[in-house]
Amino acid sequence: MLDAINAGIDSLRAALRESKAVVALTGAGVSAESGIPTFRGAGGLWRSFRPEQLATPEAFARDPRLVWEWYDWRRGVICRAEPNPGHAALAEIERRKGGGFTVITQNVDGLHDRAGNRRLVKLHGDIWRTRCVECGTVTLNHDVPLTVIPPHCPCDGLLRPDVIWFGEALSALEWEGAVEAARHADLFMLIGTSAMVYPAAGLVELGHEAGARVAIINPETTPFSERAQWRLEGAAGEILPLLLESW
Ligand code: BV8
Ligand code: ZN
Repeated sequence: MLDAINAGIDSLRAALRESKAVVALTGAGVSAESGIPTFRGAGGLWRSFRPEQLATPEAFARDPRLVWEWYDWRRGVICRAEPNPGHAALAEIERRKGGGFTVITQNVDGLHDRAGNRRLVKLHGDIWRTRCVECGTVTLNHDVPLTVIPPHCPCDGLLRPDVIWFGEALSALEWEGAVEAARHADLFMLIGTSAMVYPAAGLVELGHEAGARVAIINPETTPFSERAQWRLEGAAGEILPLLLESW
């Protein structure tokens, strides 16, 4: 088994080095080793709520305080977390491949930014930004805990987390950037995501149809595992640094 994983890592390392346009689509699994619960894993619950029950415009309209208490709790967990070796490896791959490497993330925790990735598409927004529901002003806010729940804008409008909730369209700018990167990829890495949330997961199909080879790094299988040339069944924080060795 170990030989098979090592052989996979050696061949993926070679592909990573020679590919001209690499895309890495990341999900909550990349932040798991930083101590941040994934959405669908064991720790994904908060006060017995599922994320899908709280990360919606309807939940926010019904009870903005409850939704903000959930985000305030998550912001507390995230601010005490550090980027893990998986994040660091993705930042080093960008340093080595420059314009030939783009991270598209579903995560809102900001750990790819803190690790140093700059060619970064944040599909689902950023937990450290707020947006006013009245005037639309977007502001960076790193208060942990939040001083007032729910927070308000100087215009007196209610502030919301500047993230994309279920049932909401992705920002056109981010989505177009992601589609462009996926369509031109010759290697598409799917890292730490159950690939169940659309339209993000659809990027894998776009890349594969455009001819990209697919690599999956995940302890579990995903709906795209059959289409992957590499299926490295392990933790991102362990496998990604191995791709950098003897580069
Ligand atoms: C849209 C931001 C249309 C918020 C998130 C019915 C009703 C309504 C909508 C739908 C519906 N059916 C389908 C939909 C569409 C819906 C959707 O896809 N639903 C899913 C549940 C089926 N999508 C949407 O609603 C999207 N919008 O469709 O709009 C539209 C169009 C035009 C006009 C108006 C509307 C918006 C989706 C975005 C939702 N927001 N997050 C926040 O974070 O607070 S999604 C949320 O899920 C997170 O972003 C998360 O990243 C993402 C995906 O989950 P994963 O990252 O994959 O995490 P998960 O826990 O699932 O998996 C972790 C994986 O890691 C596992 O595989 C595990 O094995 C692995 N792992 C664990 N440890 C490790 C590891 N891997 C590596 N190393 C480890 N150590
Ligand atoms: Zn305002």
